[in-house]
Amino acid sequence: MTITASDPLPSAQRTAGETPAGPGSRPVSPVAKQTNAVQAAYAATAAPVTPGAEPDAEELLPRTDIESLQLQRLQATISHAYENIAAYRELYDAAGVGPDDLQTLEDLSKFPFTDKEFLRRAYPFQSFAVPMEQVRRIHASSGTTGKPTVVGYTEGDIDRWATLLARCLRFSGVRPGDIVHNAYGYGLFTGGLGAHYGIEKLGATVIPMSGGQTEKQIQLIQDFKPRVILCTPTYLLALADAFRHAGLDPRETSLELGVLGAEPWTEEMRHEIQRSFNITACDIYGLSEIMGPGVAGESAQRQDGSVIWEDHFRPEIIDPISEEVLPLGHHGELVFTTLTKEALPMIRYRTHDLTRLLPGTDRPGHRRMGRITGRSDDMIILRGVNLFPTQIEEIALGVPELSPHFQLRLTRPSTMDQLTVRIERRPEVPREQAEAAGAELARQIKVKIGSSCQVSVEEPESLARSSGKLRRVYDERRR
Ligand code: DLL
Repeated sequence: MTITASDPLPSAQRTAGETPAGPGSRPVSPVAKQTNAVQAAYAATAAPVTPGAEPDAEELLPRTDIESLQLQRLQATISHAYENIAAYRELYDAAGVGPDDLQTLEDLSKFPFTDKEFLRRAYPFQSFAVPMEQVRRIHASSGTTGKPTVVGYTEGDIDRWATLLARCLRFSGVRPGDIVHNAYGYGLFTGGLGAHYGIEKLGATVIPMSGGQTEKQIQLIQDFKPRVILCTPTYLLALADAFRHAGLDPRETSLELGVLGAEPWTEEMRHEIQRSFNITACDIYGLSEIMGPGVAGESAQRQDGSVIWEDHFRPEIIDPISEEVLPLGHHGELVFTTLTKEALPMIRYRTHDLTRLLPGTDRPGHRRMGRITGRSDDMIILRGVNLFPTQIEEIALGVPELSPHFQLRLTRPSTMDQLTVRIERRPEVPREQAEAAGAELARQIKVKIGSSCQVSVEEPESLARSSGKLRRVYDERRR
């Protein structure tokens, strides 16, 4: 399919016979007859997708076609949000912008940002752009404080999500007919169910294991012999330990591939995981507000960062302080605009994830993202030095006597903040040798990051494991 900028726009616009939904006056016609601007734009521009082993047409589009597609879908998304969500209308009216102000992709920068707070104010369902009877599923991410962030999906949203997830899995080397052990948590978290439907869509067999019950996971991996595992990187490391604990060698399992995400992880962690299980480990990225897992996925051949599926999402990188849009290759905060979401269109959503955009490689039309170095809200400020847990991970994994299991504890014993890295020794390394390695770790942190810290070498399997996203930082300074 080739799309050009001159293709008729599916007038963001609505289908014949439909009345515009003014503020507070959502259309109430029968569900089957309702269409919205995003649905119409998608129907007019989408290339057919044949599930299976081959890349789909939009995945292979060149950059110019992707950008034409983005413009059409973006115009439809902005109109859809403006017409159907009061919060967008208020935001845009206050900023003096409206759907007509988006004539080029660059015009997007005229529109204000949205964030988690924007969604919280619309709790639970006021952020939805379609009548509730068109919403087929709800997910929610538990906020650390207060109300969860609620997200919703129409039938079309769920279908596109499954298709994109299938695209990610295929790109990472999963094939129809594979057995896939899905250890992302099922429930309100988007990981389990999001991956589940993608695995089925690809034509693979899903084992809906969910997180936790580590002994059961081991038994099922031994008995069902999956070729692929899906879970967080830290949980896969916890599984490696549990295999060894049970007297089994994790390198001897049937697993050949891991598709891992939901938390920041480093290249050093990738090597550790690949060595531990003798598998290929690929990244998968996503966030509930934008869709869930599958916003970006990584090629197994290249392992050169996750490709953002730009036929469905328009990424930007901004300076988190000045909010200025930064050029390709510059580090900053990732911002996403959805292009095909019907129930919950998100425009210029600030993710707080820090990374950079890179040019496409295997999929030249779609840009890649660098590793997420951290979230701006996870940054530790220690006596004036900014640091992220991933920086400690990178250094700690370079000290062979110490395990990849660590926690960061922040205290304020007097007036000065204190960082303690609690890290387990590897079981085969004697205590004395591990203590020396701990001193070496403290030295390297001082040299490479510029912060003095204490390293407390802990006994194997003494630190908390998680069955999903691992909590690395324990900040006890405010107590
Ligand atoms: O974690 C969705 C997901 C599930 C992604 C399974 C991948 C696999 P949330 O719970 O809303 O959604 O958390 C989203 O997790 O903003 C990042 O900070 C972080 N994150 C997700 N994937 C990655 C990754 C899911 N591959 C938040 N690398 C995001 C680094 C990640 N951080």
